[in-house]
Amino acid sequence: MATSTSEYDFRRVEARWQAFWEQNRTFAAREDAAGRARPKYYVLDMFPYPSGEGLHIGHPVCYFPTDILARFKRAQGHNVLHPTGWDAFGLPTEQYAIKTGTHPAETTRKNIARFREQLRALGFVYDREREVNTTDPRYFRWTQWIFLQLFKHGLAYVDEKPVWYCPALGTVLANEEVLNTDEGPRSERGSHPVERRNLRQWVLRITAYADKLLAGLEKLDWPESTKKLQANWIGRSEGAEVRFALRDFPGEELVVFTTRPDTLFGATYMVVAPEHPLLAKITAPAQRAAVEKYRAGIGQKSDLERTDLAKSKTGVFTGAYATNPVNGRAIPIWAADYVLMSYGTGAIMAVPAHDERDFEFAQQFGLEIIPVIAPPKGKENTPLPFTDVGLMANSGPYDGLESFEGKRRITADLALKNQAKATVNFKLRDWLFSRQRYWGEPFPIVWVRAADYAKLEKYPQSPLREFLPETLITYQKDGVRWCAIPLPSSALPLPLPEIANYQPSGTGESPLAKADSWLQVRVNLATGEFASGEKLGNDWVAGVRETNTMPQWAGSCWYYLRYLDPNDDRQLLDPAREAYWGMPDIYIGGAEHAVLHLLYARFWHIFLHDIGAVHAPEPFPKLFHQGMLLGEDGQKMSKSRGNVVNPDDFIAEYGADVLRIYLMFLGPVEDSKPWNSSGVEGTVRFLKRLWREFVGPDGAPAAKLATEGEDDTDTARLVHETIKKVTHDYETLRFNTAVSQLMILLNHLSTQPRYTLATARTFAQLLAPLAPHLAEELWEKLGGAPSIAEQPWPHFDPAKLARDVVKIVIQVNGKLRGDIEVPVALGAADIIALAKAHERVVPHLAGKTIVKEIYVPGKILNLVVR
Ligand code: ANZ
Repeated sequence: MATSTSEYDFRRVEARWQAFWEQNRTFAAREDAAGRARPKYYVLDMFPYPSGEGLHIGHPVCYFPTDILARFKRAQGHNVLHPTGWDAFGLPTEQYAIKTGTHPAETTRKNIARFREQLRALGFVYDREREVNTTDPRYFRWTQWIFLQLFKHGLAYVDEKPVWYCPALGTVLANEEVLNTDEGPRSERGSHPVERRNLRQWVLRITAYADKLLAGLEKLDWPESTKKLQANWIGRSEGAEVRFALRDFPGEELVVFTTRPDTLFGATYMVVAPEHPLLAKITAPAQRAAVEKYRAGIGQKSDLERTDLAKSKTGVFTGAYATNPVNGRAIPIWAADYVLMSYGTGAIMAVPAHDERDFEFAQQFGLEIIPVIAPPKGKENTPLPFTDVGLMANSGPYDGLESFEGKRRITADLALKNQAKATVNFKLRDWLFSRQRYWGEPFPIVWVRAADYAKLEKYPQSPLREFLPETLITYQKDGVRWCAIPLPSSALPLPLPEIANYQPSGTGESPLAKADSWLQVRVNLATGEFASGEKLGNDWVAGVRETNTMPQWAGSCWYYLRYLDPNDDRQLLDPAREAYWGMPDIYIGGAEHAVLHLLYARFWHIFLHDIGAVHAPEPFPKLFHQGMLLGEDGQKMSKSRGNVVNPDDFIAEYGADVLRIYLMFLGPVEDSKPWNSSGVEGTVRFLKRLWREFVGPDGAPAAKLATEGEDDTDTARLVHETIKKVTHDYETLRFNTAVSQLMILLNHLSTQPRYTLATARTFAQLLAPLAPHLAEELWEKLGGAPSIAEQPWPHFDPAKLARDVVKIVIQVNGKLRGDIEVPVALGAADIIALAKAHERVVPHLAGKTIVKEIYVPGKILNLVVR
């Protein structure tokens, strides 16, 4: 809508209403009695990372649907909570600090200010007073508190393990942050090469929640595909651990995990992961060189690559043999990287006849293949490997048993001899929770020497015991054993120290390791106080702060709780607030978070529920994913392709309302769809026409709008149909069809010489969630007092929907021959007479006798002729 149109100046109008909403706090969620008397509606979108680049078009694509929903629900009488905030810890800000020396907090402040302005210009009405900022110590105090609860409950521990290290980023990455590319494993951010390194890390025991995370999925109103992704990621599998004696090492055993104990008689070789602790011991001298060489060569492959079905298998014979517990056969043991150390027991019995990877491996290395499961009737000729269940064969006393029964019996029989036990395994790994960065939440942990830790015993009342776990967390370095002491609540938040240089140390340690005066700390065992400086007295011991920081996922794990009261310094969440607002009624965001944010947040939440800190069992009962906006060329938008649409440029030229309607009209919210410039012009025309239809050149209501009387029946019917349809469309996030219905109504009204002012006002109300600025201005021009948002949502009158004509379909001998529109009141006899005279029916009756007339009132007439 260009400014050249004298009638509607979007620049002035949009700025005016943005200021109005802000000043009047029109859309703020209310905590007063009158507000609380209304039903609540909590609508959540995924809060942004305030990057230096500013908003991109993906933000409004995600946030318009929730904004529309929030405005709509409010108009329907709900007390709506629709907050936003800043997921503001993160790598780009830190990298900018490394490059320029600017403090990340400074950059964050600037970026947030810019984001706020941009969001405001798009017509978003987030409540400033509800904003959360994950980097604010008042916020991360509670992130640290949740960590301490996890720590206390034995769900946080340190482990020295091989982790993905990215030399370019100078940090460790979680499995989920590493992508498997053609050039090998790469960081998700920046696509830098990553390598395996052994480092001391904080790990969260998410696996302890595997069962709960899986069970909880069932009750969630989430896209099925996302639930499936989570379920597969958690990857529960039932099976057994079976113990194979080692032929040449009496007393030693190789334990395998199998989901198919029914195939034990078909095990023709074993495989251990190249990292398996027994490998070196069992390798025969003649094989030692080959095994060593193989082991050295696998270091850089990711788990995904190693288990990829499409990749050819590699492996090496160890020279050792195991004894099959069911029949005493000696089975050769191989080392191969398609078996992972991180799953099950790191060793398998291979059954090439019934497992694809084993089959391929056996073929490649000429190993024996013994079928032991017969396919069911009708599938007898299925080629090997036959991976389904069936009837057991070649299996001695078990022949003829169904796989399911066979698994149970073999496991039970071997269990009697202590050679097997039923087990459940999960694919889910514990969550690598530390990063070697500056710009993250510091861990509220101080390390003290074991001897000093032992002194704590003499202080049974010490505040340092508040979060002490049952099992002490320790690690060993340079001959010193260090013990983790959790900070007490009174020492929270633990802020970040000021440092001069944000560069990672390159040794895998965080820049915090260089902040000496912060790092070295004294702890008072009696009072739980912390101080720097020299030895202070008897109760004091020396400690070193933890130098890792938490990953960006931490802050976003619980932000939806903080919105209920971002200023609460007394507790994580006030139960009274939770009782009223509860969890989000809908959560809208991208599907790419399925096994990251959405899984992590569920883990924390279920844990918080277990310790009584929240009441709701799940954080996000209803989830919806918006689709992606592609470039005009149908490709993902990217700077290098030059197909990026900039929201700032767009609204400078057309205004926010055009962008809102245009984006929503592109298609269903959940679909990915390409940008289409010609659609923009169509939207501009629609809004211009609409303005001219209702507002006269003098700025008064158009002359054709009647202040008295009623609309004619056709107009009234379409108005009420539109109220019904648009209401339903908003409710079900069908914004594209809501727009088209409004277009249909406008087309009709523009052909009418006269209709009521009330109808024009109703139109403005129906439009308001989509194009709020224009709707407010229109409402005022039509004589309404601001704000349109205060008006109760229009209701449709079912009586007005009734059509006074109906369409009757005419069939001859069951074949469609024509239709007629008749007044509803017309009797059957008249209708039959009209039908017989219909020009397309007449030829089919000529020379025939009508033997039956079957009339379904208001719908269909079938004439049976001979
Ligand atoms: C014998 C067997 C016979 C197997 C058969 C399968 C089919 P899920 O369902 O994913 O849990 N396995 C066990 N540990 C492994 C590891 N560390 N690395 C690679 N593969 C491993 O898969 C369990 C199956 O995957 C196990 O059952 C084992 O192979 C293999 F006809 O044992 B099976």
